[in-house]
Amino acid sequence: MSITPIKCKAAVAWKAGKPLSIEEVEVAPPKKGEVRVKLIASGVCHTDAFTLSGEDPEGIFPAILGHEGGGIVESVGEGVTSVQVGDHVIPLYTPECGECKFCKSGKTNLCQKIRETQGKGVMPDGTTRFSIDGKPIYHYMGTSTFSEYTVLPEISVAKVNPKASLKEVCLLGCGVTTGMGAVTNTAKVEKGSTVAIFGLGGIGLSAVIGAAKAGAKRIIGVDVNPDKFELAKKLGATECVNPQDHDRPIQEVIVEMTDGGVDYSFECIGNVKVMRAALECCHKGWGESVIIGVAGAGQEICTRPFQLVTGRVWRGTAFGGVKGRSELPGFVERYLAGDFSLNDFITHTMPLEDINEAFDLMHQGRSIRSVIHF
Ligand code: NAD
Ligand code: AHE
Ligand code: ZN
Ligand code: ZN
Repeated sequence: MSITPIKCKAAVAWKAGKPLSIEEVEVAPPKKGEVRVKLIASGVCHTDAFTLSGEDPEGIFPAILGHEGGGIVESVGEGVTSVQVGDHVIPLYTPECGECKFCKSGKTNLCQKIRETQGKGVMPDGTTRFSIDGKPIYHYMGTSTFSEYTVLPEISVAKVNPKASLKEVCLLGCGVTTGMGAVTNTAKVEKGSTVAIFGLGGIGLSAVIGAAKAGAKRIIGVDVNPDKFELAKKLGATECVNPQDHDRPIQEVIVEMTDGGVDYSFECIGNVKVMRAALECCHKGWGESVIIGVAGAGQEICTRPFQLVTGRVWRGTAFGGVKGRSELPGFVERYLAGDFSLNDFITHTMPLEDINEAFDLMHQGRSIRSVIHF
């Protein structure tokens, strides 16, 4: 039986800085090595807003944004063997081919097999599967989850336990995995550590959970929006600090609070000044700071090299260092076993038609995660 194109609704980003627009798009059948997925839900991450703002050097328009989805395989292209129609999957913006230099290195989750075409908004064969009246609409992060249907390379989906609600585990497609993974995979926080987490949105709160699970004895949440503190404390922050309550740099405040600095810090905002503060609040000799936040085109980080000479370490992480196909199913099992909750993150749900509200809520600091239900 031949697979035919599907017409469905999608939120199209026509131009940087403009609201998304709900359109009828045509979604072509999956080609060789590709799968077409019916989305059930998609979270809205700050990175979607970042790209929509025009700050992303890789931002391409018109495109279908979205990278925190959960869906069901609707059809598969030639040669696809690892998933079949009906499987529950989480799209991966960091694929896992298992055979490229990066996958084989054992040192990184940054599979590069399709990175070049993904960054150009096209599938590995250089074309798009989305169109309107025959005109191509670009993919985003290889996932484009703000659409009722999307097409992905087979290496860009993680098959997960169908017992898990896709309306919740979609958050493992980015935010929650990134924050928890940054703590356990990237920083490898040890029991008894002192940790500072800058930015208490979806990513920072997930880092709070990761730090609590790792047995950190102090978890200092930092945010300019004190409304974020209650949930941070519920999830494991031992104290919260608002930099605006202090008339000196926040790094000085934290160094003083912690007798010389924290063992680990995480920047979960995308602000290069805060990245500096996060590094400089680390303990001399061993403190490590992990950059998670994504900063706009042309922005650069700086500090005195002396900060590194004297033993502090600056590193970064994408998707929490997690290899999606091999590790994400395990996150879903842990969620099903009650190891951590996802529901706390879902402050709002809405149909695709209302997706611009999700961006408004995020910019107003009123949401942790909005989840689109298809
Ligand atoms: P969010 O908007 O939900 O949360 C950001 C938080 O930072 C908010 O609570 C806000 O009040 C706080 N904040 C803003 N300015 C601040 C300041 N100067 N000092 C202290 N707090 C401040 O965003 P999110 O979805 O949690 O994403 C956070 C960042 O992580 C974004 O830059 C996003 O692009 C990035 N991100 C990176 C990865 C990765 O793989 N590296 C994955 C997901 C998201
Ligand atoms: N395109 C941007 C960088 C964006 C970025 O850093 N993305 C993260 C994921 S953010 C998810 O919310 C990532 O995975 N980076 C690694 C990669 O290969 O893109 C730019 O600055 O060009
Ligand atoms: Zn994201
Ligand atoms: Zn690879």
